Amino acid sequence: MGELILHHYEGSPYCEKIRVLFGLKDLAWRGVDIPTIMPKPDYLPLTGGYRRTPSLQVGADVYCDTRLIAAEIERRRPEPSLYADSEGLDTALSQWGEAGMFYPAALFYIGLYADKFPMEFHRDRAAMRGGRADLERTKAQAAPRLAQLRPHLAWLEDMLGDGRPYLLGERPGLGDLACYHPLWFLGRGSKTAAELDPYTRLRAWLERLAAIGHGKHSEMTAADALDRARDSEPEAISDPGGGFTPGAALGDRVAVGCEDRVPEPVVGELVIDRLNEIAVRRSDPRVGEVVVHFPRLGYVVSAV
Ligand SMILES: N[C@@H](CCC(=O)N[C@@H](CS)C(=O)NCC(=O)O)C(=O)O
Repeated sequence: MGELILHHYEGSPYCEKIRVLFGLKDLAWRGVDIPTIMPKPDYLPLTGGYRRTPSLQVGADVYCDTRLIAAEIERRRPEPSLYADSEGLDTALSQWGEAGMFYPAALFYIGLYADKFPMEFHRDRAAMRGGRADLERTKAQAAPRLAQLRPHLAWLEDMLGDGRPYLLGERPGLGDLACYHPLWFLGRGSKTAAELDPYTRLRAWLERLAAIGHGKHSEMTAADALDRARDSEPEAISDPGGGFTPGAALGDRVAVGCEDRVPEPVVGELVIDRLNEIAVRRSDPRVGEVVVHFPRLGYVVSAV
């Protein structure tokens, strides 16, 4: 297996999901610490414009979005399985957890501690959503977002009600990791962590997940990671798929953009078009030819 390089930063919940996945699979990996806000001059040459965090680099292949990163790690290291139950059930649980809890938890935390974040951070996140920073509005979000989060906390407590250690039974899986990381983020502040106090089973479950750890990890510089991409060839594609993207065929020049915020499209030649994966080949003077991969869900492909 090629060296796994996670472009991440410490305080990112989605990165924590993948770091614990490395722990679950007892994997060795390298980390590159990337900026939390734009500009990201040593990151975008690799991704072609995707600015979100994290991405996983393996040589000259770059996997964007934790939904695909998790599937790719599972493909490369199937044991122990990432799925505590079936792939379908774990994935459905993880979709629910992230869709239901990530924004309420993040906006509760950021609203409550708004004055502790630099104004550049607020401007960056507002721009990412296509708006303008408004500190008072950000602060006013804390209470309603907490109200939206609470039903999810109660449901998680209920899921653990029969004393099972993990959401789908005896083993931790993708569903656990996706529900864990937004709440891990709350644990970083005493006032936000206090919201979890009434849920005793939930807290014990969070502790079990935290105890999994992060596998074996060492950092590397962004420059070394870019050199690694430049000195590698993208992996051969044995099964490119085809026919899954309306309006685009393998070999077409396309733009792949996020659908839930400013799209920041990544442009290249469509080289993978599978049920759950899209990839484009592109090149950049700093890294040469790379293939950038995305999950199907959450991304839109348009012809260029
Ligand atoms: N669906 C994406 C969401 C990733 C995401 O929103 N990450 C946050 C950090 S936790 C982010 O990108 N924030 C802006 C940034 O880091 O530039 C995934 O699963 O990877």
